[in-house]
Amino acid sequence: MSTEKEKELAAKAAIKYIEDGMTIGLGTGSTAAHMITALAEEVAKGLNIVGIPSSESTKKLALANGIPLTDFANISAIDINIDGTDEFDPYLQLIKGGGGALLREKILAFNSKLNIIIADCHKQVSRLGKFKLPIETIPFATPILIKKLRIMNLHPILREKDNSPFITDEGNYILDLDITHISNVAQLENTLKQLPGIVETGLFLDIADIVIIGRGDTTEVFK
Ligand code: ABF
Repeated sequence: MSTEKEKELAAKAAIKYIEDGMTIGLGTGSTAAHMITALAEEVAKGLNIVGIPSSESTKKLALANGIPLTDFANISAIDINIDGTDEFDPYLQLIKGGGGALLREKILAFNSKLNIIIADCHKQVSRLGKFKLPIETIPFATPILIKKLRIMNLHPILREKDNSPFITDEGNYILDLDITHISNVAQLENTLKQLPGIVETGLFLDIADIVIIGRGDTTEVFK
């Protein structure tokens, strides 16, 4: 079964958790896009929900699919947040941000009653770090952060797009870090968040409640 089919299977399994009247966090990436397509079909059949997008790209996709949207000015919490991931480990700890949307994704996740992660089976790892850890940084601080992160042996790479720095929805930069030698990601998260200029990291620790993956022609659920 193709990876895209596995993503679609996971996405369709996730929207079964959605009920009338809910506010839904809409994730970013290709797996989340399958979820938005499937959700749009249910909305067209009469499902009454509002979505809050985790990126400008997701906002455009949701609007194009006729999903009614809201924002944090109008709600106090998200009922279910459904998003993709770059990696998940046996403890449902995640690396996210490969799509550059980690900041708004983490804001949605933090403000959600239930976080469902959807993925193809290739995102499952025994230990985080095969995928470089994205962090979002303030442009002004990025040069000095690169120097400090190099000293910390994290090999920071400024993410680029079309030979210029990649710019996030909030106008910040992304640095991708090599954390293969890091054994305690919680300690790393605390260390990074103390560095002025680091806005957020792609470590989503103790956030995922459910992970649904597509594997072949079936799905697996981890809780
Ligand atoms: C998003 O999903 C990002 O955090 C992560 O990088 C991405 C995974 O993309 P895809 O679903 O296309 O593999 O939430």
